[in-house]
Amino acid sequence: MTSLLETPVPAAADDLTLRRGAARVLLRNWTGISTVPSRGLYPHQWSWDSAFIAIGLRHLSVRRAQRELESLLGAQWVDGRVPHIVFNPQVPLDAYFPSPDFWRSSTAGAAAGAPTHTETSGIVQPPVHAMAAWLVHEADPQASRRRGFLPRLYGRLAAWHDYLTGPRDLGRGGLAAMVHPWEPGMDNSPCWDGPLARVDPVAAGSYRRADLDHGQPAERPTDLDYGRYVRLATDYRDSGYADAGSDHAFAVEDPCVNALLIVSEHALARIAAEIGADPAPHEERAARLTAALVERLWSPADGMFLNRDLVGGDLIAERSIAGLVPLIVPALPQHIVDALLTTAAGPGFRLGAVPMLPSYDFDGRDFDPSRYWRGPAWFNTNWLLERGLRQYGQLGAADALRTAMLGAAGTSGFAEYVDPVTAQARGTRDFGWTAALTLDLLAGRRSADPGLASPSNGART
Ligand code: 9WN
Repeated sequence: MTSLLETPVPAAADDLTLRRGAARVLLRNWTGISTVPSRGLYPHQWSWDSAFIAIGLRHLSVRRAQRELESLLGAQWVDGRVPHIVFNPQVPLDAYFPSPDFWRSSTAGAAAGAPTHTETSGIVQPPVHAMAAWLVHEADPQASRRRGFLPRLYGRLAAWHDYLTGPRDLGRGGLAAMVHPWEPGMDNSPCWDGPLARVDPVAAGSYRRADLDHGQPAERPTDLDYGRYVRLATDYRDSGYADAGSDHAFAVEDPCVNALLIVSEHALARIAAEIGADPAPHEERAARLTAALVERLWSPADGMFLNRDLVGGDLIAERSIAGLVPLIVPALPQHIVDALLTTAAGPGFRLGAVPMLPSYDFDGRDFDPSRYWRGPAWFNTNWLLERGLRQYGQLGAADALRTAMLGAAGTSGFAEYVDPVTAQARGTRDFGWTAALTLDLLAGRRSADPGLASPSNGART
């Protein structure tokens, strides 16, 4: 798995230059209470971005990393949901679409307990936050205890997981469901093409996309997809952001989202133990979620996890990086770990043969190396894979991936995503989590990492 790359990775900057460059991006993107993913394209606070950013920021300033998570969780709704965007009121409305006047959280979300002091979106993103909180705590446990960081966050993180495992268990099979393609964070994945085909797009002229002011049309979703995103968001808003009892035109169980929920649930167990609460319910829930993940989303024929379409009822026959991310889940059955490693190194994802793993199967019908989540490689998913490889003892492959990611981060100008084969920059530059995760990789985890699982890490036989 550590074979020579098919394409040479551009020469990497030295570690010090890389660290300085990454720190510069994070300082520039800092607003005073949180970090924007990008000054131009994404000028507000995003949920899973903030969690990944906090993981890197802890190496620069533990205080800021704490603040990043606290400001996001400060916008949590009473029903437990953590919104995918927290809007900065100083940013003009036309800088990003959909803007606060579209979501109208404080009025349309009133029944679900949206905050009145700030405007947010009404959908969610993957639950990376408890994992991030634990990693931020670990960076400086004394400072964390002095500030009461974990005791202040614990209730909010637990309520967030209760929301995902309660009202969002739409399939009643023990997993969290996502009701909009923006929720799993891989918005334009070919996995959603089938489910989205059932959705009537809103009229093209009824809104104005702001993303094309900053991004290349060939690297962004099409207008047809945008029309469908807007239809789904409008309908959800008009239902008062209701989950149960609502007719969701789009509802999927995503393996990456649920794997992150499991790892975060293990982190909650650690947080509970640290603050003197009972970790057992969290470990029990993590075990139940792991069993449900395997039961509902594992595809033996594909050697990876797939998404489940809750409207149609079937697994979605598209292979995306989301189906390999569960390698971060501890104590998976050994045959599943073996199959995931084989699939990762196979023709679809080419671990070890290309610098970074693509977001979607190289052999997939809709593979495109440049377009948003339809092929390019992202740093957050590769960072998760690197962690998973390390957890299951694949140290050579993890080290090689880490080196290639660091090379690509530096030469691409901390790009939002890169071509998975050439590592050339795509999307926006000076991107928050690319810089943050670069710092985390530089801080180094070169030996077996105990991860966030119980001490008995590794596969079950
Ligand atoms: C919609 C901020 C976000 C990421 C998502 C990524 C992209 C937004 C957009 O940017 O989505 O949420 O406008 O395309 O797909 O993963 O969190 O970086």
